[in-house]
Amino acid sequence: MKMTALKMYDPQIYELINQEEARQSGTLRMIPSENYVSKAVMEATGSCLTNKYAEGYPGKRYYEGQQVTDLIETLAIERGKKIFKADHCNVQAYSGSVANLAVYNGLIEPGDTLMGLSLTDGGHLTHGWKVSITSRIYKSVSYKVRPDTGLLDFNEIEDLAKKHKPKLIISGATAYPREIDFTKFEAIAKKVGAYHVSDIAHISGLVVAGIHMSPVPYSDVVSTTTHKTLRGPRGGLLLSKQEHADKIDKAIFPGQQGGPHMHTITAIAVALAEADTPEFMAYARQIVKNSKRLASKLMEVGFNLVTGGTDNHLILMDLRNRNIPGKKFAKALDRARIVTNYNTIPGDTAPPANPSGLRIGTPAITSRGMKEDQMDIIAGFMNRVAENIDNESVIEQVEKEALMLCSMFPIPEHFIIQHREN
Ligand code: DSN
Repeated sequence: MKMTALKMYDPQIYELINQEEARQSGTLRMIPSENYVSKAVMEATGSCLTNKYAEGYPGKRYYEGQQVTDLIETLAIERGKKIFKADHCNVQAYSGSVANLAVYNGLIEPGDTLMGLSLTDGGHLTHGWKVSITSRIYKSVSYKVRPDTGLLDFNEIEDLAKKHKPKLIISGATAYPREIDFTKFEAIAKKVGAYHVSDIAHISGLVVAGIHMSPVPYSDVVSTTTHKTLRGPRGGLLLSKQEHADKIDKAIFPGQQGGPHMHTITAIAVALAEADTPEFMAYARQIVKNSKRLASKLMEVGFNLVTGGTDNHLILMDLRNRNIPGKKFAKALDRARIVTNYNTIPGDTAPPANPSGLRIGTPAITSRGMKEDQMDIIAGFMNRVAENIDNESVIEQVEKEALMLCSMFPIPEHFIIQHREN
């Protein structure tokens, strides 16, 4: 990136940014929640909108000078409503965590019970996990996936819901490699009189592209981050039925936040327009093709995968048959320029700080243009690292080959061929 002022005024930070850019370019980034944004999104993020306070909502602000911010936020809202086919969209949440908390604040009362997927089985901290503030404000009940199949067990979820009578059931995950049937969550929530909230942070890009079932018709509120498969800046988005619009908006502002980050909202608007294109649909389809191909190659070379494969952008590897702790494997892969994260697997007896699994995903490498052939190569890299986990010379050789592969797929600046009206 051209950053002449930064180079002049803070050469140390300038240098560190350049180093990070080189790292992102020279590694196979396979953390499933990461991606590369377009230059257009990056430019909007770094624009003068960072200078503007805009407490309130378009047309109802508490500061003057909103001639432009109102237009931008309205565009972001309309674009969000359009691509997710939602009644209402709020684009102000600073992140997914804040968005989730606002949904709870908007819909239920402190002390009420909420039910979400256990963190160790692929849920998120904010789904009521014990170290999260969400479990201190609300009574939290966690459901799990079946330890034998790794799949959601709707009979168990229904039994738990009937027993604990939660006011809110949250569906969605951060480490679940299969399609989630939101209709089943809706049916259970209806039976016990709970709100159904879906957190689609990981899969929102796939939902927009119609590759994953959309929860929008089956949920009271849908929450997502904007920077994972959706490929926007780091932020949060809330989609809801019209009847909840006012509660959700008030929970975000003034309930939890002050001034919205207008530079982020501007970049979200850009990303949502990018997501409304045939190129984005093709990218989303390729994410899943890549993920499925990578999963099948990994199994072919002897890795066990939780649920035996994937339907989405994510693969959860169970490393117990290879006798390699997750952290050791993640660190060895990092030395080989393959960036992943160690993760618990269902029923894991190892501690979360050194669990038995590894979580990988294909969004970022797909954004670079990699396809099925490259997935075969990457599966081979991962197997060689696993087979030679204590042999640094083999890891160094893989590192060289991974760098070569990266050099053939430079970070793209643009994903969309032409600007479209929307
Ligand atoms: N849980 C993070 C992830 O999936 O990487 C996001 O909060």
